[in-house]
Amino acid sequence: MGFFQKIIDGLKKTKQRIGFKLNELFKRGIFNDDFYDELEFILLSADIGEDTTIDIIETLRERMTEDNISDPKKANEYLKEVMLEILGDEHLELNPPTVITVVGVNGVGKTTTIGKLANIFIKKGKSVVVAAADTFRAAASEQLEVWADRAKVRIIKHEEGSDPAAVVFDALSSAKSRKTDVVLVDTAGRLHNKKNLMEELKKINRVVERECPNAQRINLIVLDATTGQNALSQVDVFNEAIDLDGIVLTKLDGTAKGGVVLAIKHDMDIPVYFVGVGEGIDDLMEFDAESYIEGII
Ligand SMILES: Nc1nc2c(ncn2[C@@H]2O[C@H](COP(=O)(O)OP(=O)(O)O)[C@@H](O)[C@H]2O)c(=O)[nH]1
Ligand SMILES: [Mg+2]
Repeated sequence: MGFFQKIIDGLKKTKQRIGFKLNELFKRGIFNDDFYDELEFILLSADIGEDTTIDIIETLRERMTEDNISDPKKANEYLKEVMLEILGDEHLELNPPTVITVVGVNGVGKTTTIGKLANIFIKKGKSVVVAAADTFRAAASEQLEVWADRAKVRIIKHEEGSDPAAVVFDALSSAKSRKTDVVLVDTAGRLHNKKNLMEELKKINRVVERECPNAQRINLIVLDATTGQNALSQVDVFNEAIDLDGIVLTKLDGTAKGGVVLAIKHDMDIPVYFVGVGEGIDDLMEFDAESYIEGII
C-alpha cells in the first residue's frame, strides 16, 4: 500500500465523523451564521479543540467575507488552506550521530514506535541501536527485542530492575565505538510514580548530554490519538522533566479524534513529526500536512 493511501486509510474514522458532514454543509452554499455554527460543531466533534476551532472559523469567516466567496468548492479550499497554515511544514532532519529518547505514559505506543522508527532509519541507510531503558518490567525489554529483531537492529539491555541510565550509558558507548548513526532510547511510562519517572528521565538526559555532547539530541513524546484532547496535558507534564522536541501521535487508525493533530499544532509549540496508523512495522508515517488534510475532510 502506498504512503498516501495509508494515511487516508488511517484517518478513515475521523473522515467518517466529519468529512461527509462538512461536505454536506459546504454543498448547501449558504455561508451565514448557521453555517459557521454548524462548522464549529463538526470540527469540535473531531477533537480539533475549542481554541483551534474558534481560530479556524474566525480566519475562515474573515477571508470568505473579504473575497466574497459563495462557491462551495472555493470555500472548501479556503478551509483547507487555513488548516494547512496551522499545521505548518516541519520535518525531522536527521543529522547523525543522533540520540532519540522516546517518552510518554504507559500504553501509548513507545516501544512499538521505536521498532517502526528503527525500520524507517534502516531503510534510509542509517545504522541503529536501541536501548531498553524501560527496565521496570522484564516484558518491556523482551517486547523491544522482538521489534529490534523485526527491524534488524542491535539492542542493548540489562536485567529487570536495573538502572535505566546505565542501559543508556552502555548503548551510547556501543554506538560510539561502532560509529552507529542513531540510538533510540525506550523509557518507562508509569505515571502513577510520576516523581520517580521524571527523575529517571532527567538522569537519562544527563547521561546523553554528558556522553554525547556533540550528538544531535531529540526528545520525542508519544501521544495516543484515541485519548483526544487529554493527550495535550501529557505534553506539559513531560516537558517539565525534559525539553520535548517533537511529537509522535499513534493510533490515528483507531479513532475519530484525528483532529487532535490540529489542536496539538495550534496549542503547543512542538511539531508532530510522525503518526502511527497501525500495529505493523510499516505503519508509521512522517507527518505530512497535505495528506493529513485530504485524509480528514
Ligand atoms: N492501532 C494501532 N495500535 C498501535 C499503534 N501504536 C502502538 N499501538 C499498540 O498499542 C499498544 C501499546 O503499545 P506499546 O508500544 O507497548 O506502548 P508503550 O507502553 O508506550 O511502550 C500495543 O498493542 C501496540 O500494538 C498505532 O499506531 N495504531
Ligand atoms: Mg513500552
